[in-house]
Amino acid sequence: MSQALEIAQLLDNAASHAKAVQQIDPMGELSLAEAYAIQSASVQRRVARGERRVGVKMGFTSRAKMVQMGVDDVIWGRLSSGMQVEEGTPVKFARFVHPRVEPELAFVLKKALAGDVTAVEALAAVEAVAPALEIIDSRYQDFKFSLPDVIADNASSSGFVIGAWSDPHQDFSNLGLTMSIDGRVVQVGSTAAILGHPLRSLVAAARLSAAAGEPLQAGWVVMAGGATPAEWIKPGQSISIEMERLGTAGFHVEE
Ligand code: OOG
Ligand code: MG
Repeated sequence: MSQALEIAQLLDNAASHAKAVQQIDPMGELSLAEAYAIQSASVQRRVARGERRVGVKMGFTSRAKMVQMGVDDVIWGRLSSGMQVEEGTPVKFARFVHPRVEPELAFVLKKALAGDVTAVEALAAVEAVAPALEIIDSRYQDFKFSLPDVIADNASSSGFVIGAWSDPHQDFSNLGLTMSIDGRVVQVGSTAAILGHPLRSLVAAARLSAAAGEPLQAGWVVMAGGATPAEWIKPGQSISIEMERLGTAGFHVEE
Protein backbone atom coordinates (compact mmCIF):
# COMPACT_ATOMS: atom_id res chain seq x y z
CA MET A 1 0.00 0.00 0.00
CA SER A 2 1.31 3.49 -0.78
CA GLN A 3 1.93 5.86 2.09
CA ALA A 4 -1.00 8.06 1.01
CA LEU A 5 -3.37 5.09 1.12
CA GLU A 6 -2.04 4.08 4.53
CA ILE A 7 -2.65 7.55 5.95
CA ALA A 8 -6.10 7.66 4.33
CA GLN A 9 -6.92 4.38 6.06
CA LEU A 10 -5.63 5.70 9.39
CA LEU A 11 -7.78 8.84 9.18
CA ASP A 12 -10.84 7.00 7.89
CA ASN A 13 -10.57 4.49 10.75
CA ALA A 14 -10.15 7.33 13.25
CA ALA A 15 -13.40 8.84 11.93
CA SER A 16 -15.34 5.57 11.92
CA HIS A 17 -14.20 4.60 15.43
CA ALA A 18 -14.33 8.17 16.80
CA LYS A 19 -10.80 7.83 18.09
CA ALA A 20 -8.19 10.58 17.79
CA VAL A 21 -4.83 9.97 16.10
CA GLN A 22 -1.54 11.87 16.15
CA GLN A 23 -0.92 14.54 13.55
CA ILE A 24 0.51 13.01 10.40
CA ASP A 25 2.46 16.13 9.38
CA PRO A 26 2.94 18.46 12.37
CA MET A 27 5.59 20.53 10.57
CA GLY A 28 3.43 21.01 7.50
CA GLU A 29 5.94 19.42 5.11
CA LEU A 30 3.56 17.58 2.80
CA SER A 31 2.55 19.41 -0.37
CA LEU A 32 -1.09 20.47 -0.66
CA ALA A 33 -1.41 18.07 -3.62
CA GLU A 34 -0.23 15.17 -1.43
CA ALA A 35 -2.63 16.20 1.33
CA TYR A 36 -5.60 16.36 -1.08
CA ALA A 37 -4.63 12.95 -2.52
CA ILE A 38 -4.92 11.50 1.00
CA GLN A 39 -8.29 13.24 1.45
CA SER A 40 -9.52 11.83 -1.85
CA ALA A 41 -8.43 8.31 -0.89
CA SER A 42 -10.11 8.52 2.52
CA VAL A 43 -13.43 9.65 0.99
CA GLN A 44 -13.06 6.85 -1.59
CA ARG A 45 -13.16 4.42 1.33
CA ARG A 46 -16.52 5.87 2.41
CA VAL A 47 -17.83 5.53 -1.15
CA ALA A 48 -16.60 1.93 -1.27
CA ARG A 49 -18.72 1.29 1.85
CA GLY A 50 -21.84 2.55 0.06
CA GLU A 51 -21.86 6.29 0.81
CA ARG A 52 -22.53 8.73 -2.04
CA ARG A 53 -20.77 12.02 -2.79
CA VAL A 54 -23.29 14.79 -2.12
CA GLY A 55 -21.21 17.94 -2.39
CA VAL A 56 -18.34 20.06 -1.21
CA LYS A 57 -17.52 22.09 1.89
CA MET A 58 -15.34 25.15 1.99
CA GLY A 59 -13.10 25.92 4.97
CA PHE A 60 -11.35 29.00 6.37
CA THR A 61 -13.46 31.34 4.24
CA SER A 62 -13.81 33.75 7.18
CA ARG A 63 -11.21 35.64 9.19
CA ALA A 64 -12.85 34.35 12.37
CA LYS A 65 -12.13 30.73 11.42
CA MET A 66 -8.61 31.42 10.17
CA VAL A 67 -7.74 33.17 13.41
CA GLN A 68 -9.35 30.50 15.60
CA MET A 69 -7.48 27.63 13.93
CA GLY A 70 -4.23 29.46 13.05
CA VAL A 71 -4.49 28.65 9.35
CA ASP A 72 -4.67 31.21 6.57
CA ASP A 73 -5.59 29.47 3.33
CA VAL A 74 -9.00 28.58 1.95
CA ILE A 75 -9.41 24.79 1.83
CA TRP A 76 -12.12 22.41 0.63
CA GLY A 77 -13.43 19.01 1.57
CA ARG A 78 -15.70 16.33 0.17
CA LEU A 79 -19.20 15.79 1.59
CA SER A 80 -20.67 12.29 1.59
CA SER A 81 -24.19 11.04 2.32
CA GLY A 82 -23.20 9.61 5.71
CA MET A 83 -22.42 13.14 6.94
CA GLN A 84 -25.90 14.55 6.36
CA VAL A 85 -27.91 15.02 9.55
CA GLU A 86 -31.65 15.53 9.02
CA GLU A 87 -32.79 18.88 10.37
CA GLY A 88 -34.30 18.59 13.86
CA THR A 89 -33.15 15.00 14.46
CA PRO A 90 -30.86 13.71 17.22
CA VAL A 91 -27.19 12.90 16.57
CA LYS A 92 -25.33 10.50 18.85
CA PHE A 93 -22.40 12.12 20.65
CA ALA A 94 -20.50 8.82 20.60
CA ARG A 95 -20.12 9.16 16.85
CA PHE A 96 -17.61 12.00 17.37
CA VAL A 97 -14.12 12.48 18.82
CA HIS A 98 -14.48 16.08 20.10
CA PRO A 99 -17.09 17.82 17.93
CA ARG A 100 -17.52 21.52 17.31
CA VAL A 101 -20.30 23.33 15.49
CA GLU A 102 -20.29 26.46 13.33
CA PRO A 103 -22.93 28.53 11.51
CA GLU A 104 -22.81 28.45 7.72
CA LEU A 105 -24.84 29.11 4.60
CA ALA A 106 -25.53 26.21 2.21
CA PHE A 107 -26.14 26.24 -1.54
CA VAL A 108 -27.83 23.51 -3.56
CA LEU A 109 -27.08 23.51 -7.28
CA LYS A 110 -29.50 23.04 -10.14
CA LYS A 111 -26.71 22.86 -12.73
CA ALA A 112 -23.14 21.62 -12.86
CA LEU A 113 -20.60 24.38 -12.23
CA ALA A 114 -16.95 24.04 -13.07
CA GLY A 115 -13.77 26.00 -13.49
CA ASP A 116 -13.25 29.74 -13.59
CA VAL A 117 -16.76 31.09 -13.21
CA THR A 118 -17.98 34.58 -12.37
CA ALA A 119 -20.24 35.26 -9.40
CA VAL A 120 -23.10 35.84 -11.86
CA GLU A 121 -22.51 32.44 -13.48
CA ALA A 122 -22.27 30.82 -10.07
CA LEU A 123 -25.60 32.34 -8.99
CA ALA A 124 -27.24 31.08 -12.18
CA ALA A 125 -26.34 27.52 -11.15
CA VAL A 126 -27.87 27.87 -7.66
CA GLU A 127 -31.25 26.27 -7.02
CA ALA A 128 -31.60 27.53 -3.44
CA VAL A 129 -29.82 28.79 -0.31
CA ALA A 130 -30.37 27.80 3.31
CA PRO A 131 -29.09 28.40 6.84
CA ALA A 132 -26.89 25.51 7.90
CA LEU A 133 -24.73 24.17 10.71
CA GLU A 134 -21.54 22.26 10.19
CA ILE A 135 -20.32 19.74 12.75
CA ILE A 136 -16.54 19.59 12.48
CA ASP A 137 -14.58 16.89 14.27
CA SER A 138 -10.85 16.85 13.66
CA ARG A 139 -9.49 13.35 13.91
CA TYR A 140 -6.26 14.75 15.40
CA GLN A 141 -5.57 14.87 19.12
CA ASP A 142 -6.57 18.17 20.76
CA PHE A 143 -8.09 19.38 17.46
CA LYS A 144 -4.58 20.58 16.48
CA PHE A 145 -3.28 20.41 12.95
CA SER A 146 -1.06 21.90 10.23
CA LEU A 147 -2.59 22.93 6.90
CA PRO A 148 -1.69 19.60 5.17
CA ASP A 149 -2.97 17.72 8.24
CA VAL A 150 -6.43 19.28 8.09
CA ILE A 151 -6.68 18.91 4.30
CA ALA A 152 -5.78 15.20 4.55
CA ASP A 153 -8.45 14.87 7.26
CA ASN A 154 -11.15 16.06 4.82
CA ALA A 155 -11.18 19.55 6.37
CA SER A 156 -12.54 18.09 9.64
CA SER A 157 -15.86 17.23 7.90
CA SER A 158 -18.11 15.18 10.09
CA GLY A 159 -21.72 16.33 9.77
CA PHE A 160 -23.94 19.01 8.31
CA VAL A 161 -27.50 20.12 8.96
CA ILE A 162 -29.45 22.23 6.48
CA GLY A 163 -32.62 24.26 7.16
CA ALA A 164 -35.43 25.11 4.74
CA TRP A 165 -34.35 26.18 1.26
CA SER A 166 -35.08 29.70 -0.05
CA ASP A 167 -35.05 31.38 -3.44
CA PRO A 168 -31.46 32.52 -4.16
CA HIS A 169 -32.68 35.59 -6.04
CA GLN A 170 -32.46 37.82 -3.01
CA ASP A 171 -29.58 39.63 -1.38
CA PHE A 172 -27.88 37.09 0.92
CA SER A 173 -24.56 38.96 0.99
CA ASN A 174 -24.99 40.35 4.52
CA LEU A 175 -27.59 38.43 6.51
CA GLY A 176 -27.34 38.66 10.28
CA LEU A 177 -27.11 35.32 12.07
CA THR A 178 -26.90 33.87 15.54
CA MET A 179 -25.91 30.42 16.73
CA SER A 180 -27.49 29.22 19.98
CA ILE A 181 -26.83 26.33 22.34
CA ASP A 182 -29.79 25.36 24.51
CA GLY A 183 -31.46 28.64 23.60
CA ARG A 184 -28.52 30.83 24.64
CA VAL A 185 -26.83 32.84 21.88
CA VAL A 186 -23.16 31.81 21.68
CA GLN A 187 -22.09 33.42 18.38
CA VAL A 188 -23.32 36.43 16.44
CA GLY A 189 -22.25 37.20 12.89
CA SER A 190 -23.18 37.82 9.29
CA THR A 191 -22.94 35.97 6.00
CA ALA A 192 -20.67 38.85 4.90
CA ALA A 193 -17.94 37.29 7.05
CA ILE A 194 -17.71 34.54 4.40
CA LEU A 195 -15.23 36.06 1.92
CA GLY A 196 -17.26 39.30 1.91
CA HIS A 197 -20.09 37.45 0.10
CA PRO A 198 -20.91 33.71 0.30
CA LEU A 199 -21.09 33.53 -3.52
CA ARG A 200 -17.30 33.97 -3.56
CA SER A 201 -17.04 30.73 -1.63
CA LEU A 202 -19.13 28.98 -4.29
CA VAL A 203 -16.90 30.46 -7.02
CA ALA A 204 -13.85 29.06 -5.20
CA ALA A 205 -15.56 25.67 -4.77
CA ALA A 206 -16.26 25.51 -8.52
CA ARG A 207 -12.63 26.23 -9.33
CA LEU A 208 -11.00 23.97 -6.75
CA SER A 209 -13.20 20.93 -7.26
CA ALA A 210 -12.94 21.14 -11.06
CA ALA A 211 -9.14 21.38 -10.76
CA ALA A 212 -9.27 18.15 -8.76
CA GLY A 213 -11.25 16.47 -11.57
CA GLU A 214 -14.50 16.39 -9.55
CA PRO A 215 -16.58 19.31 -10.87
CA LEU A 216 -19.64 20.43 -8.89
CA GLN A 217 -22.75 18.51 -9.98
CA ALA A 218 -26.43 19.42 -10.19
CA GLY A 219 -28.04 18.45 -6.90
CA TRP A 220 -24.84 18.88 -4.92
CA VAL A 221 -24.65 20.91 -1.73
CA VAL A 222 -21.89 23.45 -1.18
CA MET A 223 -21.26 24.55 2.41
CA ALA A 224 -19.81 28.07 2.24
CA GLY A 225 -17.74 27.93 5.46
CA GLY A 226 -18.14 29.05 9.05
CA ALA A 227 -19.16 32.69 9.52
CA THR A 228 -17.97 32.77 13.16
CA PRO A 229 -15.59 30.76 15.32
CA ALA A 230 -16.78 27.22 16.11
CA GLU A 231 -18.14 26.15 19.52
CA TRP A 232 -17.62 22.85 21.35
CA ILE A 233 -20.65 20.56 21.53
CA LYS A 234 -21.59 18.49 24.59
CA PRO A 235 -23.98 15.57 24.99
CA GLY A 236 -27.56 16.62 25.68
CA GLN A 237 -27.29 20.02 23.98
CA SER A 238 -29.57 21.47 21.31
CA ILE A 239 -27.86 23.65 18.72
CA SER A 240 -29.54 26.06 16.32
CA ILE A 241 -28.76 28.76 13.80
CA GLU A 242 -31.11 31.61 13.11
CA MET A 243 -30.43 33.57 9.94
CA GLU A 244 -32.09 36.83 8.97
CA ARG A 245 -34.86 36.15 6.40
CA LEU A 246 -33.71 32.56 5.68
CA GLY A 247 -34.88 31.05 8.97
CA THR A 248 -33.44 28.39 11.23
CA ALA A 249 -31.80 24.96 11.32
CA GLY A 250 -30.97 22.82 14.32
CA PHE A 251 -30.23 19.44 15.82
CA HIS A 252 -30.00 17.75 19.20
CA VAL A 253 -26.95 15.93 20.55
CA GLU A 254 -27.96 12.64 22.16
CA GLU A 255 -26.02 11.36 25.20
C1 OOG B 1 -11.30 22.96 9.66
C2 OOG B 1 -12.54 23.17 8.86
C3 OOG B 1 -12.84 24.63 8.60
C4 OOG B 1 -14.77 26.21 8.05
O1 OOG B 1 -15.99 26.34 7.89
O2 OOG B 1 -13.99 27.17 8.07
C5 OOG B 1 -14.26 24.83 8.25
C6 OOG B 1 -11.50 23.14 11.15
O3 OOG B 1 -11.76 24.24 11.61
O4 OOG B 1 -11.35 22.13 11.86
O5 OOG B 1 -15.05 23.93 8.16
MG1 MG C 1 -17.13 24.64 8.23
